[in-house]
Amino acid sequence: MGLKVWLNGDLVDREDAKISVFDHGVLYGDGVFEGIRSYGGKVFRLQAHVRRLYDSALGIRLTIPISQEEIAKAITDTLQANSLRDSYIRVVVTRGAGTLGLDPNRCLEPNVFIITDKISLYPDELYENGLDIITAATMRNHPNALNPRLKSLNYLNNILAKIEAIDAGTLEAVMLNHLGYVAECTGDNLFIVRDGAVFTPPIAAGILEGITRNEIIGIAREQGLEVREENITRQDLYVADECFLTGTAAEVVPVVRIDKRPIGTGRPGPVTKQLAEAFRRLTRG
Ligand code: PXG
Repeated sequence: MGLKVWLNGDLVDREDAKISVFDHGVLYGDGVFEGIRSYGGKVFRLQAHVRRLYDSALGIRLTIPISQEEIAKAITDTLQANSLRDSYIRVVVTRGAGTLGLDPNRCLEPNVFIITDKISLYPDELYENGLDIITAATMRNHPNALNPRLKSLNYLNNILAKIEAIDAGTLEAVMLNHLGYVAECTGDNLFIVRDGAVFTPPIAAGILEGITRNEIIGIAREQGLEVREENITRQDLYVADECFLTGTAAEVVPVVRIDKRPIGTGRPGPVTKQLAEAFRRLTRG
């Protein structure tokens, strides 16, 4: 049996999961999405992801045609229909099919779809040895433009930084904000550790309020670590003892080099390992 995709209320075969080329999601990136994981058949922080999806929609003045409860049920139904236990879930809401031209009022009905798939994990080697990253020249969107808190279908800002990372022979790039402070990576939030305390940029730095980020802040505080949401400069990165990234896909991944400079000892640090281990226990039970 092939993969089933949830599309506007129906579970359809992947070949039949189609939307119009006139959809403003395609024409303008006009829409919002979520990337979610399930562990052992249970969706991780489903409510938080659904809430963020609705907040993103509110931010672009898009009314999702079904309730938060209905979409949460649709997500679990789709997982069950595909007998997936450890999976990656993509929920997308587009403005819908309209006319050529920006006016979203000319779109009749949003398209809502849910894709569930096997999760393709990063190689174990990355978690053991850590990641090399760069700082990108492309800066993060200004919060008064398309606010990075909004998980919109327009990811070009991040894609441009991702291309810089790939060109530099690395997998990720840190993006700075309009003030020159560290914002986040292209699909992950960033943390540093210095003298045992944990630092991460505040939401006001122009970042996505990552669900993994919030989990890690909570875990670190439970473990008695000091956590500060403060502006971080590039210099702060270079003199950090440890650095790591958090995200639904990456979970907690150590960073050992930034702009070719070794961070701390150049090996994943003890606080990073401790937090990654705690996150693993939380998700794997
Ligand atoms: N910043 C950005 C810009 C993101 O896109 C995060 C931080 C981490 O947030 P969470 O809530 O996941 O801890 C993200 C998340 C994908 C994919 O398919 C992208 C994300 C999550 C899952 C899948 O590229 N981005």
